[in-house]
Amino acid sequence: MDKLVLILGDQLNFDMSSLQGFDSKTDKVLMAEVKAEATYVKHHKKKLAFVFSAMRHFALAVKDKGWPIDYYRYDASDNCGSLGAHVEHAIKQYQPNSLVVCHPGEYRLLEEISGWSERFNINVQICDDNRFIAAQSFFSQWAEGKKQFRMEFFYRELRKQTSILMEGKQPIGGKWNYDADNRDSFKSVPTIPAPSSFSIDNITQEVIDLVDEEFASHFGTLKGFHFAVDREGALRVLHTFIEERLCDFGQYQDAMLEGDPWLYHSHIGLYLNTGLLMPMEVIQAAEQAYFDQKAPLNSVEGFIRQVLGWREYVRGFYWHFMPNLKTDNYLNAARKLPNFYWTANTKMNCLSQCVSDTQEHAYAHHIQRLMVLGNFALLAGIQPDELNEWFLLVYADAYEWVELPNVSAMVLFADGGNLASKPYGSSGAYINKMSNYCKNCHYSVKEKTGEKACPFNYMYWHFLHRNKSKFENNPRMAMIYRTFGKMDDAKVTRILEDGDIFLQKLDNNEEV
Ligand code: DLZ
Ligand code: SF4
Repeated sequence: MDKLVLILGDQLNFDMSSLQGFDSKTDKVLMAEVKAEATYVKHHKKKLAFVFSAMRHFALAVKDKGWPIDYYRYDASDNCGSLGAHVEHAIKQYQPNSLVVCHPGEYRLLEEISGWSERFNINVQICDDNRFIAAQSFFSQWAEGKKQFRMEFFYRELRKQTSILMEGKQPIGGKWNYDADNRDSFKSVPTIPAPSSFSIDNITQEVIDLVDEEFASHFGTLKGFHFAVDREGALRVLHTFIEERLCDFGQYQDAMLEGDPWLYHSHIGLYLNTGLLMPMEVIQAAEQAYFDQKAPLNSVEGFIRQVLGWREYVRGFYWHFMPNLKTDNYLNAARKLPNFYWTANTKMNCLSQCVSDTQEHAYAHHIQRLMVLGNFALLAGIQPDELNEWFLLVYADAYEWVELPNVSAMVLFADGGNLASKPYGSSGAYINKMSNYCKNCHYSVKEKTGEKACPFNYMYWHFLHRNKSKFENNPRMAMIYRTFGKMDDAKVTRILEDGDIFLQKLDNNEEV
């Protein structure tokens, strides 16, 4: 055998770098559903069902091409339990000239793979990860000599390099950013096209039964599984989004609505992050919709910014700042994650709703994640490892390269500001402005202190007070500290007391 090509569960595309030049006469594909990957965190049941089903569908497509493949199901009697053990087994069996694998998305796996050459005495070729547009080195080159890293400028570089939404050297429409048009909330409950939904075929049903049996203690429900599980389905999700929802995506991209996490979002993160969709095809489809006058520029640019800007940026950021990013804790946050992140059992309606959506769908949209689930954890001082583990396991689209920069750096400011220029904390007013959660809440968003007051209100000031030495010299925080400074002493005392009582309740595991 010449090449043994290991395809990981999030590399499911024939365009993967590791499959280029594959010769079905001399090479073989290896794929395995393994306990080590399924349990390094206790992934949401729907995430597991999605990954395993998508792996099995991709393996079938490989077979249909007539390419040799060894595929190990999770419950096969000869399953070795880890990727390393399967690679070792296959090397002994076939004695290939080399092992080929595309660069993995997580540092822990790269460390492991980097040891395989010596461990198994074989030539290991790690190919560039072409599930991204920018080469990994592009971020480091761009970052060199910079004291501050901001997505906006990285994104502009990539716009210029790729000529996406450009007119010569200028951005189409004359502006790089249309976010000012993208901050509306719903004035009344809108009629939104339902998300794409797929019926469960035999393969997915088998996987659902497996997950139900083997991973019963994992978070979330399998009920209502409706994800696409192959490339054809993923392309359908993309095109339905472009046709039906992209036009309204921009305007409502930050809005939240009780009972509906899907809204006008694209729902393609899990497909992009497993290779079922490639970023450039997604970006070009959106750009074409603008050229065809199917969607306005604020929507198209806002969407492209997420894929070409944010997604590429956080991936570059991850590899540039690992492994330190994993242990960063700039604010010395030490609190355990409250139990309601697992149960949705809290009187704070916004949090209860966002956790319920997450339990049910392995999905919540970006503002639910950032401004409700993340914001609360920031204000309450949740220890970064605790929150990182939660975000990594609950969402079907989550892998460490995307989860860690978003949670540690963006949400928790644990990296001390390399990613964000200020912490994304806010009081209940923001949640009230952007959602209808507060209408059905036990707490009152209008009240600032007292038993009925929205905890986000006093916790916001409590957070600023606790972390004053870290932020008071930050120019973007100057105004808010001035406002705090002008507050009368009695009010400050009440706010801080309410915050202390609330945090004590969290620590005692009392219902809040
Ligand atoms: C996420 C995941 C899961 C749940 N299971 C597997 C698996 O059984 N086999 C596999 O090859 N990959 C799996 N994956 C994806 C890997 O965890 C992923 O490749 C790494 O986290 C790097 O991004
Ligand atoms: Fe959330 Fe506060 Fe609104 Fe309740 S009042 S839903 S806790 S923001």
